[in-house]
Amino acid sequence: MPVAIITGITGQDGSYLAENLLSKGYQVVGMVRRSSTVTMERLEKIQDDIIITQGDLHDQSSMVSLLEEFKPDEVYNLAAQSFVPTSWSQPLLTAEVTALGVTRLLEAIRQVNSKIKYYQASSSEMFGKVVDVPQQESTPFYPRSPYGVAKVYGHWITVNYRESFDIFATSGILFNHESPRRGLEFVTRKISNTVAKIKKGTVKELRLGNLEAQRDWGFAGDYVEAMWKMMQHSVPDNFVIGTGETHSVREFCELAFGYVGLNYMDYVVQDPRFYRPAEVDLLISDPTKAKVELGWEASTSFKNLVEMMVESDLQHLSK
Ligand code: NAP
Ligand code: G4F
Repeated sequence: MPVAIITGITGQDGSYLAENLLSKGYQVVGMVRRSSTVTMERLEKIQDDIIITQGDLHDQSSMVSLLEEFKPDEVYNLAAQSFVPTSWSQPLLTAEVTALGVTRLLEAIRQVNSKIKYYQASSSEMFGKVVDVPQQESTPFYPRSPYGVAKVYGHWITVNYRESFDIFATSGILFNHESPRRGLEFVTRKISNTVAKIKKGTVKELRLGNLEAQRDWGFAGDYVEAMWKMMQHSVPDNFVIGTGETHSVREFCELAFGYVGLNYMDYVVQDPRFYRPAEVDLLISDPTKAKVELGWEASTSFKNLVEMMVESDLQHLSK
């Protein structure tokens, strides 16, 4: 039975990846940071099938112990301070976790067993103020937030450990991916959740920032399969993962409100509080390499994604 360690298992992607790997016959070990409140909501259904153990990307010794104890074949590093606005209010914490945390984990692998395969959760935020449209593996980075800068560091240190120490260290450059399990602060879930509340009559408006920002939005459940495929590839590499389509926040609102028979213009209020000091205006992937080399393609349409999220929030509120 192959063993996989997932950091960030309590997050959106961690929960989908854990389910995916369990279905493939892996023993799944999740590293969670110590907290006074339990944050296992997304793992409720599989809690008895996985091993949860404490560790923190701030603390290298915790990761060394984890690798020594569980002897994983694969490590998926999904843990991060992942919310872009927080990276301006907590830039040093973001750098510690999202950037230096990657080196700590790679160092732990180098020390314990350099044969362990490593997956780094890199991000399309690295393309930032894009210099090419669409963005592919060779597109230069121009990050626009402390988060984006930290992810660029994480990406390059992954490449560096691959080239310096011959570690199977792969970087998945994933474009935005969403789901009913998305955190409530991200724009898609903020919209789907508020649309459901407006429909139920408990909330009257939806306050948003920049409605013109465009993103390449896919479904997280599809994207964790790409992570696994990258780890089974013959060589470690960098892969762009996305749908190849882009849509604006405004379009997301239009579809989400439309799904419950409402017009978004009657409810959406633009609020300067949600504008960013520097914006990423347009992201759109060219996922050709993933299709050709991994045989991976996104299979959930934008419309289906929006409807899945609103429907899930409606059902959640009904309960
Ligand atoms: P998420 O829902 O915000 O989950 C982040 C995870 O990291 C949580 O489990 C969190 O634990 C954990 N974490 C945070 N700080 C930690 C620390 N110091 N030590 C250990 N664990 C820590 O993020 P996601 O959307 O699933 O994304 C997964 C990864 O992919 C992240 O690295 C993100 O930056 C990257 N990414 C995401 C997207 C996307 O569109 N979702 C796109 C590209 C890249 P708690 O539960 O304790 O907070
Ligand atoms: O949903 P968002 O907060 O996601 P963002 O900034 O694109 O980052 C996400 O995707 C990255 C991949 O590219 C990941 F690496 C990262 O970890 C995270 O998962 O914002 C999307 C867009 C932005 O342009 C933002 O300005 O929506 C715009 N927006 C407009 N109003 C808003 C709001 N975003 C949020 N969070 N809240 C608003 O009220």
